[in-house]
Amino acid sequence: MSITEKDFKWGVSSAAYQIEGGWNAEGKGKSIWDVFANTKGKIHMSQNGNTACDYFHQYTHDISIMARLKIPNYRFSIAWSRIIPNGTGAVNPDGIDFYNRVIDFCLELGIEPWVTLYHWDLPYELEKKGGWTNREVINWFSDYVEVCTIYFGDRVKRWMILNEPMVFTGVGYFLGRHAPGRKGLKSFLAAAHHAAMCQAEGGRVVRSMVENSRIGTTFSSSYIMPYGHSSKDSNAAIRIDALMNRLFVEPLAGLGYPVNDLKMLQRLEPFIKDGDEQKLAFDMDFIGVQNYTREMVSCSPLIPLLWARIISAKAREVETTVMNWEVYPEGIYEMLVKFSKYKSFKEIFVTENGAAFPDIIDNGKICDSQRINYLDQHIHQVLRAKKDGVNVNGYFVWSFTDNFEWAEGYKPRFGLVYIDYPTQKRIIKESGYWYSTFIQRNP
Ligand code: GCO
Repeated sequence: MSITEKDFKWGVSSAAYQIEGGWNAEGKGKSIWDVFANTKGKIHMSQNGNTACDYFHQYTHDISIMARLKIPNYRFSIAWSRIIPNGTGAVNPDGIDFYNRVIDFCLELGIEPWVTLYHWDLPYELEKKGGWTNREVINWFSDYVEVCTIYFGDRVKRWMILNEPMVFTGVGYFLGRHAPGRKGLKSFLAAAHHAAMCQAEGGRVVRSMVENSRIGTTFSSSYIMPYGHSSKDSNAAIRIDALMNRLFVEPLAGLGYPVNDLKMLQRLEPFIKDGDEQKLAFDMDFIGVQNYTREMVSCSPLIPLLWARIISAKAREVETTVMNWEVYPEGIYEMLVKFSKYKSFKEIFVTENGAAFPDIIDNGKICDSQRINYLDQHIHQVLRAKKDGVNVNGYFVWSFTDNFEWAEGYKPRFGLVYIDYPTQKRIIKESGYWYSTFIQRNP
């Protein structure tokens, strides 16, 4: 299906902690992920991101492969503690220099840099002061964003403020399965409100500092459906959708928190100060929708506050990826239609979509046909949404190379490019060549 409108942005995505390594190189401070991933029992097979894909030293090689594949847009994140090692205060010139070199090399090869300001790696010194549960994080984050705009804003025009606030607050501050490993409703609600404040405040800082900027922020967005046909299951799905898909986008859109559909959110009250309602809103130029799968939900009195539980893909015996996520391409269509209804945002980009499947090297090649099928089916659904009137203007594959998949370590491989971690050798998978050809046929 050819793209009727020109200027559709095809790209790939990555994140600092998942690829860079160089965890303490050239003045970089510790992040919460440096600490969490080196804490026994937290990560699959006690793996960590200390070296990861060694991108800190091999970025020119990887970006050169991107250029060879004619991928024109590259989304990557900046590690806050590489720029400001303690989170506030002194700027690390070597950290600034690293990202200047990355940005300049992208531009030299004709690749547009899309920068995510926060992809989960909070400076550890700030966590020691409460991290996202401390309202001071709004000031800490605003100062960090301003530093990034001062040094990079002359060349970086595409900015994303946060990556998936639902995930880093929910899994990191409620479930305890991601950094910093905190648990409980109070820490989650405090972190969630302060993150919601930061996504808007960060947008205001970039807009005030960078001329001709296009500012967005990203949201995890699983398509939520009721498992059964009962009204109880339908209402349970509404509650889970309010938590997983609406909690951050609606205050940003000036609609406030979705308290009517999830009463538990009334407990945000103690963290909300006078004037916050207005400060939560910001007219982003775009939003990044990040979809991988769908979830099916049934009512469950055993789960307090939510009265709902997810029926796993495995229990439903459907096709899944290595992450045990159902392969459900229609889900990305549904989420694009859903997010397109928030009229305060001018356009949408799919800033993450991809799949982890087992990759087998056969005679030096990786014929990852499952991943090609997954990408082809999902891109088809994205273009279907565009054809049906959704103002979606780009698609970024997660991820360019295999990388550190958080608590799952290096087991899940999402890349278009295979990484042999012991040797750090790169092998372009067939999906990488497929994507390159697809982009060139659909400019
Ligand atoms: C996320 C993060 C990525 C993940 C990817 C696969 O969406 O959770 O942005 O860092 O690695 O989505 O889970």
